[in-house]
Amino acid sequence: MSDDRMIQLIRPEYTASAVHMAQYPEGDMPEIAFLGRSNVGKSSLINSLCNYRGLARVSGAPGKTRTINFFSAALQVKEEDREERFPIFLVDLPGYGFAKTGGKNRQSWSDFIGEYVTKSPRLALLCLLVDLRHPGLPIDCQAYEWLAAHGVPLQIIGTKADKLKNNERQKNLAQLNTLFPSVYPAVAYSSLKRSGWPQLLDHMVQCITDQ
Ligand SMILES: Nc1nc2c(ncn2[C@@H]2O[C@H](COP(=O)(O)OP(=O)(O)O)[C@@H](O)[C@H]2O)c(=O)[nH]1
Ligand SMILES: [Mg+2]
Repeated sequence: MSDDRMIQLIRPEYTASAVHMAQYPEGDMPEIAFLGRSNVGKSSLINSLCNYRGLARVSGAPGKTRTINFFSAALQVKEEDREERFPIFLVDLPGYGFAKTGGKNRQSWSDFIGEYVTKSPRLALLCLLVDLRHPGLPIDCQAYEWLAAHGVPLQIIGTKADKLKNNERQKNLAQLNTLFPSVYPAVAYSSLKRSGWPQLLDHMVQCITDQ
C-alpha cells in the first residue's frame, strides 16, 4: 500500500436479512463476507471497520445472529487528488460452534452458511475470523478445511488482538499463516483499539479491483 493512499468504508447501511437465496438482495455488487465462531467479534469488526457503532448488533451472549445480514457500503480510495468508490456488500454470517443442548441452536453450522458460500455469485472474499488468543481450535480448522476445499478466496483475521502482548500477537499471527494459508496474509485485528483495519481495507480493495 502506498503511503499516500487512504482507504475508508463509507455510507454503511443495513440492507436485508436472509435465510435462503431468494432473500439475498439484488444487484451486482461484490460481497465481502465475515464468518467465525459465535462471539469471535464479527459484528464488532463490521461496526469498527465502518466506524458505526450500532450497524451490526454486538452481543455479549453468543448465538444471537441467526440470519445472513447484508450491509451496503462503499470502499473509498483517495490518492493525491483522485478519489474512487467501489460499492460493496458486507455480509455478516451466523456464527458457528454454538450448541445449546436441547435447544434449537444445536446445529453448529447453519445449512444456509453452506448455501451462501457455495452459491452466492458475488462473493469476492470471505473473512474467516478466529480468536487470536486461540489459533487452531478444531472447529476453526474444520471451517477452514471446508472453505478451502470449496475454493473460497479467504482472508484470515485474528480478533481481539488487544488481549495479547505484542510478542504473543506476532507468534500467534505467524501460527495462523501456517495453519490457514490464504490469498492474503492474516491480519491481527482489534475492534476495541481499532487496529488492523488499514491492512484489512487494503486487502479488500485489492480483491475487488483484481476481479
Ligand atoms: N477486547 C475485545 N473484545 C471484543 C473485540 N471484538 C469483540 N469483542 C467482544 O466480544 C463479544 C462478542 O462480540 P460480537 O461482535 O458480538 O461477536 P459475534 O458474535 O462474532 O458477532 C462482545 O462482548 C464484544 O464486546 C475486540 O477487538 N477486543
Ligand atoms: Mg454478531
